[in-house]
Amino acid sequence: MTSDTTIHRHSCTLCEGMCGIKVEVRGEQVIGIRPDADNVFSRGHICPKGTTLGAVHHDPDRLRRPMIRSGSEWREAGWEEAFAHIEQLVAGVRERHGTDAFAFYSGNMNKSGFDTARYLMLLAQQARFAQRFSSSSVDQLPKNVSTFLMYGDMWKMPIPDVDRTDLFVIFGGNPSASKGSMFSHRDVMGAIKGMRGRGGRLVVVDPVRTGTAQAADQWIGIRPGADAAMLMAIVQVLFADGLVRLRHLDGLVNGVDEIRRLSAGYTPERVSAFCGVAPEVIRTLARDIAAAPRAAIYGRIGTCTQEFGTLASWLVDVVAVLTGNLDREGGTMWSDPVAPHLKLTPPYRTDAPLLGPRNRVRGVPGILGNYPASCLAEEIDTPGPGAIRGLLTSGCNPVLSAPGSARLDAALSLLECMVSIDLYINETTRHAHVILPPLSPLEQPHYDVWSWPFSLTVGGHYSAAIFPPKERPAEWRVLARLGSIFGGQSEADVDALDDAFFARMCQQLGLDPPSVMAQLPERGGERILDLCIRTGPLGDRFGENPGGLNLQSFKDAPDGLLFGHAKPQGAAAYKTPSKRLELAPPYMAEDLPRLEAAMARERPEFVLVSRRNLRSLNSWMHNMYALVKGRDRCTLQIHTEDAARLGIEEGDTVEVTSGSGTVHVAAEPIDDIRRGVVSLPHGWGHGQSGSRMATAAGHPGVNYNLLSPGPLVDAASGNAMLNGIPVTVTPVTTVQA
Ligand SMILES: Nc1nc2c(c(=O)[nH]1)N[C@H]1C(S)=C(S)[C@@H](COP(=O)(O)OP(=O)(O)OC[C@H]3O[C@@H](n4cnc5c(=O)[nH]c(N)nc54)[C@H](O)[C@@H]3O)O[C@H]1N2
Ligand SMILES: Nc1nc2c(c(=O)[nH]1)N[C@H]1C(S)=C(S)[C@@H](COP(=O)(O)OP(=O)(O)OC[C@H]3O[C@@H](n4cnc5c(=O)[nH]c(N)nc54)[C@H](O)[C@@H]3O)O[C@H]1N2
Ligand code: SF4
Ligand SMILES: [Mo]
Repeated sequence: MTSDTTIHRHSCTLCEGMCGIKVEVRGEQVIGIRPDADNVFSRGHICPKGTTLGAVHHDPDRLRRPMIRSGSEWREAGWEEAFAHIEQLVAGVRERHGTDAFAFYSGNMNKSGFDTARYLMLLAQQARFAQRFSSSSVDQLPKNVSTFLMYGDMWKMPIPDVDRTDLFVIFGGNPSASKGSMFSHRDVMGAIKGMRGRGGRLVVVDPVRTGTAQAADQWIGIRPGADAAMLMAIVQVLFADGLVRLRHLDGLVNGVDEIRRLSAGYTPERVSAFCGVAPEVIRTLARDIAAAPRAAIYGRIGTCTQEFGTLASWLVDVVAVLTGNLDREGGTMWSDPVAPHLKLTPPYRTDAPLLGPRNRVRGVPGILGNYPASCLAEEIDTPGPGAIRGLLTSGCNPVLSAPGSARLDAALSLLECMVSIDLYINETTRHAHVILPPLSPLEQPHYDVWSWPFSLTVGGHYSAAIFPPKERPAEWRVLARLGSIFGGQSEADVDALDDAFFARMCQQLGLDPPSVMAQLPERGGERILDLCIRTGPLGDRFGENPGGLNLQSFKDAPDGLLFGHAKPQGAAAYKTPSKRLELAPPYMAEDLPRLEAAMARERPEFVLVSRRNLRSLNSWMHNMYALVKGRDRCTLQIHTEDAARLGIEEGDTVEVTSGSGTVHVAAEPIDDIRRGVVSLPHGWGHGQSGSRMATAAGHPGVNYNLLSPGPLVDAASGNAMLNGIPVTVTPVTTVQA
């Protein structure tokens, strides 16, 4: 290392792994990124994506200045010019169509921006969008609904205590690729190995024998969409065999008898054909869970983005409760984060309606504040009062990530005002009139307010920006100003807005705003983070708790700080109106007839499921050559016997057709998949005209969500059904010349 090289400790912003990294910088150039063995949380763990943050920062395609489009031409603009242009576009839409014509779509990558994670709420409050969409409805919304109904808090998702469990049961999650989700752990696969080394067992329920299933003691190759039925049968066995043990939850739970009644008809024999799982396998799993000293039952994306996402998400927790494994060490439990950011959402109302007003075209209710992503296209392309004419997107690429994407792609081109906050001109943002670039991950500080609350290791890690942002307003100022413009107040004083926003947070926390602001005069995201830490469970409470934590504590500890393991929460956990755990919410029982109808339905020859790969992150990292080089990863996995029957060989092009579209893709016959199921990764389909991601265009793949029909949703949450889509698969015969 030469003397002009500096090493900066940072943390990877990409997934919930929260890996500490050491970034080597010479001048303005990142010359290397290595795992940080000193980081107290990750202790040297890393994956291939984390080493590419320098490539993201230096990517010539990454936007550094605002972009304005006229026709198919883009030009760089100054920030003031860009804001003025947005104001003009927004005013035009308001004049022609009124305030109901505006919508917002917020995506997965908002969580990684330091200010973005904190200020999108201010933006939304200012803008008062008539319709809000987010990637929640292609992800965890079913779990939000079930946790809201059971515990009275939509973010109170139980986290598996993999480090102390004896039996880990995963439904529809593949941490070997994803690194864990709603479950932040330094190294899930390492922890699984450790658990098995202690004599513990892993069971994976997944139509695909994934990397995680290959590391398991048992793989149960369920039919997609059948988890709710299988879980109901597990519940039935627990009651029938007298295995229900609430343990410490006794006296805290409502609805046990109701669950007994609801589950009575779901014997393993009755659900077996629908689930594609033998009755003995279901019965044994139920008995194993009941017999394990400690069992952690966890369901993730495969149980959410499917036809019965909310039922399955609910029943995963029902099984944990009935076996006394919720809120228990070694079971599933909750974290008690150092900086509880969610306190800063509007005060949680247990009487808040689950269902909001119905939307215009399909008449579906907004659920927990979100309209289904699959409704966006029709809300734009169906004319009439209330049609969306102005859209703000941030941190999302729904043309690749949301269902019915052909229609959405076409609909976006009808907008009169589309503004995107994004690093790239991609499949979605190519339709924008103005793109405002966020900072690169290395140009901003980082403290992961989203992931720490899903970690049972209580701690925190702050890292400073490595490169100063050049010639640009602070990120929070950009967001506050944008919110004001969409809200129709062009001359907003953003300092005053920030102070008012911050004062509201102080009031929610029972603090006197002027005295807090006298101690924390500096505006912006760090002030909010400091407030969260100081008022959190270990905070200094502005001097009331001497020796307690504040932001400076983390600035003084660049390797991060850990405070042990989360503790059970007892009766205080439940924020429902009854102050008890609601095991059988009527809303869930009312959804069971839909499951019954599906059980009686004829089954298609093939259904399609999604998969993730370690070297990819949803739709946007395919511009990093280091991640896309080598073999094509966007292939259709199909069982070898199904492939042989259809005359399909490795690498052959096959045509996959669903109710909403067709793609041509290379086949990859494998043994590790259930017959009748085919698997394709999502987030591909690059190289469309007008996007500007050169490396991704050279490795385009196909867009999975051309095949996801917009109307297919889990009705209880409005979440997209991205898995279990009926498809046909046929070889494409090439005509010999
Ligand atoms: N490398 C990488 N990491 C990521 C991401 C990424 O794109 N790449 N994305 C991040 C995001 S946004 C999220 S939400 C998380 C998701 O994290 P995970 O939930 O772990 O996601 P997947 O790896 O897609 O695993 C989902 C599994 O569900 C299975 N499945 C499909 N349908 C069904 C079904 O009906 N029942 C059951 N039981 N299983 C089913 C699939 O075969 C697949 O193996 O990953 C995060 N981490
Ligand atoms: N078929 C199928 N579809 C799926 C899934 C699936 O399993 N199968 N998974 C679903 C899930 S779980 C999710 S979360 C969604 C994800 O889908 P989206 O929420 O649409 O997220 P990404 O595809 O990751 O796109 C992120 C966008 O943010 C931009 N970006 C990157 N960093 C930043 C930043 O710091 N700030 C801002 N403003 N922008 C940034 C990127 O350039 C990119 O345009 O996809 C969903 N779609
Ligand atoms: S993307 Fe990889 S390096 Fe980054 S936090 Fe996740 S696991 Fe760690
Ligand atoms: Mo996600």
